[in-house]
Amino acid sequence: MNSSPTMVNSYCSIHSQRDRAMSQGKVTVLHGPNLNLLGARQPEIYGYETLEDVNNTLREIAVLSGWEINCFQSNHEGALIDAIHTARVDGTSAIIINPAAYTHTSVAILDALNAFEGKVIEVHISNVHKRESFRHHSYVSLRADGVIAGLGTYGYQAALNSLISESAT
Ligand code: CA2
Repeated sequence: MNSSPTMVNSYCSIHSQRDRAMSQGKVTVLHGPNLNLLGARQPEIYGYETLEDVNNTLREIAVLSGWEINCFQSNHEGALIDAIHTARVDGTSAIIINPAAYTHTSVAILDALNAFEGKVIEVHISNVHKRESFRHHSYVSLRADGVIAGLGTYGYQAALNSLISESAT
């Protein structure tokens, strides 16, 4: 096959335009500090799945429903805030966020989420309410439209599925 570079480029661009036109929604999934260790430590609390496993499952669900998805993990508060600011202006319709320990400390993440106009679902793998009292308060819950805790990594899927079914009604 002798496709010229021009042909290849225009083929790709037709596809990306079509994909954009078909996109049902766009979700950003944010994982806070230490969640890169998922599957490697404390499986009795956080399970055996790695973060890559979690993200791959979410990508499969999103693709099957025609949703665009971006997954991002950072150990740095400012990087998570920058990702929320990006989501504010790039057509993202919803954020699924597990702020990890920043849940309980970060007014700055709350402020960034307050500037985002789409849906926000807060996810915790463990049931934070069964744990130490400092985990019982969440700044992010003051903004979240939904909060899921204690369902393990399935909580992320539940969050995405709820966004997808809500947008279809
Ligand atoms: O239950 C959750 O998802 C948490 O957001 C997890 C945070 C914790 O500070 C919150 O209170 C509840 C901790 C994330 C640390 O993740 C690790 C995963 C595997 C091994 C070590 C840490």
